[in-house]
Amino acid sequence: MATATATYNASSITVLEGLEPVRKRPGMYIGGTGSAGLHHLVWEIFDNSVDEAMNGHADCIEVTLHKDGATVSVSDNGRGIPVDMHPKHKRPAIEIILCTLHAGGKFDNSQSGNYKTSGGLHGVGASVVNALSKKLVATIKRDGAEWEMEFRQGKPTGKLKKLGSARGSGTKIFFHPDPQIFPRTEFNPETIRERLEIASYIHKGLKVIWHDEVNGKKETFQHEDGIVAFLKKLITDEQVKPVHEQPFVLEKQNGVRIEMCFSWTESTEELVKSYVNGVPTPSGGTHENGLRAGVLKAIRNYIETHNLSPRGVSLAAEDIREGVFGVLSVFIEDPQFQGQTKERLNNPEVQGMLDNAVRPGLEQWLNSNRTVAETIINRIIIAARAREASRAASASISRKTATAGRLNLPGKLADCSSSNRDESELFIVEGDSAGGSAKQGRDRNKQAILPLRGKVLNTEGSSLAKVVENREIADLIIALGCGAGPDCDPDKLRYQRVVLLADADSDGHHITTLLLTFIFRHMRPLIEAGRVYLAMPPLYRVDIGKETHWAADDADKERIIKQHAKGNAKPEITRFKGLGEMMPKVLWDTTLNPKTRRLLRVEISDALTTDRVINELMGKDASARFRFIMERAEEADELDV
Ligand code: 28G
Repeated sequence: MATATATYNASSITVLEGLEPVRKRPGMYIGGTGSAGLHHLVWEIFDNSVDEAMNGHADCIEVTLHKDGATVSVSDNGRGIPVDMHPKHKRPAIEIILCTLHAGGKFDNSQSGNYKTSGGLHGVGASVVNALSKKLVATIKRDGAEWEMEFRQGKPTGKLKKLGSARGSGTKIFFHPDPQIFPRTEFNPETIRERLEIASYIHKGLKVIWHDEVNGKKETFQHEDGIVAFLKKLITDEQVKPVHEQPFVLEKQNGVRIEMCFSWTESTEELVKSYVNGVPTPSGGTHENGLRAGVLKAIRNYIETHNLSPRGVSLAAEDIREGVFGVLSVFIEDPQFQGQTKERLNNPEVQGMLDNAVRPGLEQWLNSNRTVAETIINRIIIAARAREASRAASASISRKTATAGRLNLPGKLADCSSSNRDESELFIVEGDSAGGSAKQGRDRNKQAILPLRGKVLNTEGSSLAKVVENREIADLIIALGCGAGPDCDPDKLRYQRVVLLADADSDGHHITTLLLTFIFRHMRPLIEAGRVYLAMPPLYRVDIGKETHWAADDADKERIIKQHAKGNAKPEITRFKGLGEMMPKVLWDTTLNPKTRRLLRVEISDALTTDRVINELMGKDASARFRFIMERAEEADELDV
């Protein structure tokens, strides 16, 4: 950790401004009064402790979320906020820091050489938290004594008190957000925990103790290897395999602090977690762009100087980036954030700084690790060949679908008679007998049925070129008409929506998973456009007296029995073996009829896009996989169309 010394006396604080503006327009200072704004209070206080640690004066921070879930204490073992009397203002420094705008919490870079890169949205300091708190208590140990001062809505409720003599030094801030400002004052323990854990990676060696009294949990985060340990965890959590043992690591400290580490993995995804002053930037920005540009140049240059260019294929940026897992952390003085949620870094000068740092660093590393370099270049060339093969397959699919017309549609497709895309839907059904029931039960005008036979090819990890060799998949692509791979275009989909309809058993779940995997990998725009749905066929028929009910699952069945089985009418339960044995009329009533059915729209949550989840989905237990997709789907958007 960096060390710096500074001379300080209370007279160095000169600008005084009250806190009324903060209470009048809290959004100006913390971004809003919703959950994000509320948590901003914690980050603001925590960041002050981190700054004290980064200046070399503290090495341990403890954060407690108290039992009520709405009170937080943060403490550090730093120097303690100064308590000496300001000669002119006749007030203790702590009071000036916590009760005036722009004077508190911020360290003056130009004068003291101290380190302060305000982490938060506006980096406005402890006084803002004080202004927006129903109650705030500062406890300070320094100069051999313990001091305490209490505030309410940003105003002192008494004098600075000396509690007694004490050893050591440090600051503790206890605060309770003001319910007059925040509609909800309960914090989310998981949100706080995550931020603290990340801070412990980004500031290597820093000890962060997290005490969650709501759930009775206590955890300590400390990582001597910093972001390298973070990358290791990321790679383990996502269950991807690196193609080389040691990650590329770069630390730079000239003007700005830059830290990064990354590895090429076997994953087809790219995952770079970036941070600015410890604040996550999930939408990237100039720092990430600079990193990418630098990596591209370094790799291209290495390939050129070592004559490693592959024959017959050109390397695209996406080939070079494929499978890269990394962590990027930069510290800059005046971060400018952009976008709706301020999650993208916008400082233009940062791009070149990153580019200029990575390029020579990575080239040197490649040159001194020639075997590793070769492995990485091979991995990149394979990505390029796979991409070109998929592009060729995709183009050939487009040609075929373009010339398909109605005549060349797959023979087993029972198309709808309406040619109006906006009102039609395609059901993909497993098996011929289920397909038969569906064909009879459907609304012929608007509903098309495509039965697929047997288990669809497991497409995970297969290139599009390979996948289209499978008859069922080829039929599916032609029936949908929207192309696959890079040329997939939802506007060309021949139907308003695609509905996957499978038995409510493990075989059915399996086929749904396989189909979703295919669509996810090769027709992702369809999911993104919200055009893919899951049907919910019933699993049970429950007859009670003269009434008939349909239950989607066991829980549903129990609920129905509880609700309707009154008196001595005994419920009679039939479990469906499959869609095939369901009468067409029943299939219509329960699953196909837009007025009575339930559809789940498939959405891509963050979790679904990661390899870990796909790996889990493709694991052994089909029904577990399916439950996962269903949970995701339900979580997303339940739609009664
Ligand atoms: C526990 C929760 C949050 C902090 C310090 C330590 C000093 C300080 C904080 O000084 C005044 C004005 C500009 C430098 C600095 C102590 C120098 C000497 C400090 C915290 C001084 C603020 N002795 N620890 N503020 N500045 N921890 N944790 O807030 O010139 S805030």
